[in-house]
Amino acid sequence: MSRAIHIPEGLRELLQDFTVEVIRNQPRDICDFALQYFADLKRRKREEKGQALKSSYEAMMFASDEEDNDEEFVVSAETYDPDNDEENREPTVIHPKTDQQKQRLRGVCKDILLFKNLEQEELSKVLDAMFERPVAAGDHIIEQHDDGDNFYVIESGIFDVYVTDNGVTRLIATYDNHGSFGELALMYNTPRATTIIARTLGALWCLDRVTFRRIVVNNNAKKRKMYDAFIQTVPLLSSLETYERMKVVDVLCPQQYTDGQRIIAEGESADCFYIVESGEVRITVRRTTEEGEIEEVELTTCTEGQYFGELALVTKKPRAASAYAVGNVKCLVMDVMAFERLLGPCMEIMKRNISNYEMQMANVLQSASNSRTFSDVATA
Ligand code: 1OR
Ligand code: 1OR
Repeated sequence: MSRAIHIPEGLRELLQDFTVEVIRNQPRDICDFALQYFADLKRRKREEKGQALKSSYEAMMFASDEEDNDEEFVVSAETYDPDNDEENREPTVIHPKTDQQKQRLRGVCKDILLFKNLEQEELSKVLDAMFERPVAAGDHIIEQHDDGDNFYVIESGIFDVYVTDNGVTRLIATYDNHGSFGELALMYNTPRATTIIARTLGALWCLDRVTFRRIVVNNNAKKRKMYDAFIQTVPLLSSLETYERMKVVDVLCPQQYTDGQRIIAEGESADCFYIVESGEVRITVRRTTEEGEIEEVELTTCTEGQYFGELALVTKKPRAASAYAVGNVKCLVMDVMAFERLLGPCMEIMKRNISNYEMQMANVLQSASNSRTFSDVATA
């Protein structure tokens, strides 16, 4: 005697859609892909259901194109309440790791600016939730215009960043064995801004959208409250719109230095830009004395609200000078990708100041043989 088997409603469609995605994406690990696929599906369903509950933070980001966005933006930033965020009620995901994996993960995450000012407990949750993804040359990690699923931290490999605009695709940046990407779609609930393709074999650590939003975005809301007033006093940023300044705050990481600590070393390669939040920073350059000895000469000092470390990022050359803390110093630090993405409107001011360096250079170094020129930048 045969018994009718009940097929739950929606199962056929669910599996059909999943199968189509597997065929489209050709994942190397179907289990990993399935985990991700169903987690995303659940999130989308929840979002559809909870459109009305959309956090005011997200509303604020979408409002950024509206004419009177400035006021609305600030008010919304203050009313963002992570405890009301539906995503906050989900338990934190834990991906078990071996000791060796944990060590590697800590190593790659220690320089990630977005993680730097997380409390120890928050950082542990982030590390627990991260999972490893091996990458083959040619793998598409992110597709422009897609929804955001993960944030990625690079352990190894070269990753090219492409933007397609009006049908024309351009290579705009490359990550070379370090850094992170994929934060924007998660922070601002926007489609992916670029396409990212692995040029070589490599490895990534991924953090799912929900955990990223719960911990990193929540932390950004705190940062906005802390730095909103200060950032408005920074002369360099005065030409930015309020919402652009807020995006700058989102990517800034506070760092502290003690008296005499070197912040930048002349001649080294560069990947950060600095704004002095408090204290004083001495800028020095090495020169050879008549006796053939090397000494460090002070060029200038930077105080609250001033910036340094832009030159090497603009010229793509090694650091032109060293920077040392005088007493206790707090700086706000931004990585080179964020610098290029967000500070375009401030470039004219920076280039003007770079021309000033050049004018002062001869006086300071007092030797034609030592002279350096930055004019290729100022006119670039
Ligand atoms: P996402 O979530 O939008 C694509 O997914 C990622 O590419 C993005 O987050 C960033 O992490 C990363 N503009 C926007 N996103 C960029 C850029 C970028 N570079 C890397 N990403 N620009 C290049 C800056 C050097 C600006 C020009 C488009
Ligand atoms: P960076 O990325 O080269 C050192 O790292 C930073 O010191 C540099 O960016 C500037 O932000 C900052 N010449 C070169 N760099 C200077 C100078 C400077 N002043 C500050 N910085 N000159 C001093 C002019 C008063 C010209 C003399 C060589």
